[in-house]
Amino acid sequence: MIKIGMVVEVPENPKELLKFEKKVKILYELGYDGVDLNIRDPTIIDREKIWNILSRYEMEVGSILTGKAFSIDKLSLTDPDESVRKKALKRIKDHISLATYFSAIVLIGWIRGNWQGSDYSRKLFIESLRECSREAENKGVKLGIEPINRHEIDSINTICEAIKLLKEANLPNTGIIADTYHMGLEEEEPIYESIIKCKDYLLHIHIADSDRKIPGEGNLPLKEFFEVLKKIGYQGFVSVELPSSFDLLHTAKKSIEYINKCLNLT
Ligand code: LER
Ligand code: MN
Repeated sequence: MIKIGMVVEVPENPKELLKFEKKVKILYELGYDGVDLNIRDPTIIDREKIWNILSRYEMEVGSILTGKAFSIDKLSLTDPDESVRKKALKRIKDHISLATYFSAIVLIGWIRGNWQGSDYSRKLFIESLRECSREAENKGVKLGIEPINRHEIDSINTICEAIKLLKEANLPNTGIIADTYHMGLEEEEPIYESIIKCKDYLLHIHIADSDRKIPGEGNLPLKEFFEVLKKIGYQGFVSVELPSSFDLLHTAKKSIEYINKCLNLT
């Protein structure tokens, strides 16, 4: 069964937990199965309180987003400065510990850093990823490489690049998180064709329409995309990822209505 989720920010300030709970309640009432948690530093958040809130509404966790460690703290798994790289490795290991708690997949996206076409950076990434994968494997967690469009990061922009790297690195507990927004910008063929290419690696999906619009409000062929997901027997989460400035109730309602229509559930 395909599960429907939505990316939400996890507050670092305990005073904002009530707001977080309100969001989870809205998603639960709209019929969502779970959330993807966007977390800068997992050692700062109150994991028990977050867990209590999620279990109160029977919400699963699909993936844990780690990009804020790069965008805010400037940590990268390929930083030439070894001390920064070590901090990035420690941060991902902290995310892996948290993922054990929530049975979630850890997203490897912006944390890859910018490589400027350097083979050395790519080599550093494979080394770092191998270390993270070992830790993840020991803890029973999966890692998902998310191809991201070139305007956000210059490393692994396409599904093919992710597959190539995974084949080369041969890491059994690491796969791909596909994001339809990035795919729409980077893939040469329609997104419903590129998703077939990575079906053996596919762990998780982020969904947004073109320009990160609400699914159904842009020009990506999402209906065909869902048809293909059904055809290939995809069983994981499809989590809506939209700008956090958008109104949650409106966007969450519109998104799930559209997705249910695509899945022929309504
Ligand atoms: C960023 O554009 C994104 O798609 C996130 O899932 C990961 O950082
Ligand atoms: Mn994404």
